[in-house]
Amino acid sequence: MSDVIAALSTAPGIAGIGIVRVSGEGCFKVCSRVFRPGGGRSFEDLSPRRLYLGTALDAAGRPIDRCMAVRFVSPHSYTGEDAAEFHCHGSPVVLRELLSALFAAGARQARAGEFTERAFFSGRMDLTEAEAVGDLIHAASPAAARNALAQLGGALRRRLAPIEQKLLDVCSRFYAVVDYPDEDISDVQPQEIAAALDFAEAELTALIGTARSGRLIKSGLPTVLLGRPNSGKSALFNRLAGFDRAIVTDIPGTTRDTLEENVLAGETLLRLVDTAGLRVSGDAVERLGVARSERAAEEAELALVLIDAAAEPTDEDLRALRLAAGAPKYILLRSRCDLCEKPTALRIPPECPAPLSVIRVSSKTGEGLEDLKALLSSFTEDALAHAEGQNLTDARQEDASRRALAAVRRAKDAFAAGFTPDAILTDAEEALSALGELDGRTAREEITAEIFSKFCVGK
Ligand SMILES: Nc1nc2c(ncn2[C@@H]2O[C@H](COP(=O)(O)OP(=O)(O)OP(=O)(O)O)[C@@H](O)[C@H]2O)c(=O)[nH]1
Ligand SMILES: [Mg+2]
Repeated sequence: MSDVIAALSTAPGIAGIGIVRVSGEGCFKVCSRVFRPGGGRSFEDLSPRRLYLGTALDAAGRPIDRCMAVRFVSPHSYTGEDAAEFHCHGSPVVLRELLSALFAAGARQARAGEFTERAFFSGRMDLTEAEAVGDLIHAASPAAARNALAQLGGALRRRLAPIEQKLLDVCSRFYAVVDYPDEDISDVQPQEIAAALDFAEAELTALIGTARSGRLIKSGLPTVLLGRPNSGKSALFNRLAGFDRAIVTDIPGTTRDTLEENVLAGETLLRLVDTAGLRVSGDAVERLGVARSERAAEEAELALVLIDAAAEPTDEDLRALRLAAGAPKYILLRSRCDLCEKPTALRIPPECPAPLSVIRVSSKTGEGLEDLKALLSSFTEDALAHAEGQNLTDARQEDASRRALAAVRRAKDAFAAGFTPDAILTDAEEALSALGELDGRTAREEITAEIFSKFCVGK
């Protein structure tokens, strides 16, 4: 049995409307004390899932708002329980009074994420879907929102289900053998077991392969601007950010500390870092800045290296190029291209992999910036194209998938080596239990509590 919880579900502060949500067994009785529908009806008689105009009452029974109420009868509600919502004028005072009245009538304040937690425990959604609710609310880009919405609709759950089914098949065949040890292991149809384990291994490997793009979509791509002093990093940083974030001057060594901004380039969210220009400097502060540039380069997944199109490349340019080429991906930008007809010749050192692309850019005229944005945008478009929502989006999911894969591989090895059925069964069960943590079937309470505690109150 669940007690009645209530919370403000819209953001606190003055607004057009504010919504208070209530859920739990007996919540209609609680609501009937704080809401008087028009036409002399009682709250408990209102048709479910229809909005009714009426009067909200404070704890002393005095009218505090003309508002609308809707009730949802279990199991047809977000939480799966009896639930209701009040759509009030968005006055913090009115909303606080309404909540106080609900508390006086027997509800208690909901904890962060408690509505979604109840939806999870009542089986309305699995853990991947519940996490997607949080991801949707916190989405930092339209692509992240779309991905979370697909996950909320069960995209990841549907991808996990066949893997779990195959592992369950394997387990059930072995249960029979373990229970009746006189039977021959060949009765368990070795080809089918081998095929099921191969399938689980391949699917889990592919799933783990989505973690990087899942992270890119949800959290953004860690991207660093690299180049010698005066190559135009800060000017480009400002151009991409859309405002004058960094100081730009013609004095080499202007930027000292690293600066970070979230920047949307088409569909792709960049966690863009501007850095101190790379050069050997006698200035102690500048040397510290350069060390930070190098650290930022190591942490980045994408490096944008700027080499002045109008100047002959120097050793400092080559140093920046080498550093950028060490990142998982890099793009070569011939910067300040408005200053020359044709960029100076530049040879990529043989030890460096080729850049993803070479683009002439000017932060002054805007040349090349659309091409750059289109290329950056394509990272997310590609990641979404074949797997909207079917990706792992956080470290917890990735860790559980890796444990499941390791257990499947152990089961495969044990099977190939002709180990006893119980040894293989243990590994297959372990894989299932790791997947259970992922979708919540077997997640421990600390894990789910940790997930829901990160939600807002009222969600
Ligand atoms: N004409 C032209 N000038 C540019 C362009 N981009 C930057 N500049 C100029 O080049 C100079 C250096 O630009 P910054 O963006 O400060 O260079 P930086 O790479 O950040 O330099 P440090 O912070 O010293 O490492 C400034 O005078 C800018 O106005 C460009 O595309 N075209
Ligand atoms: Mg700078």
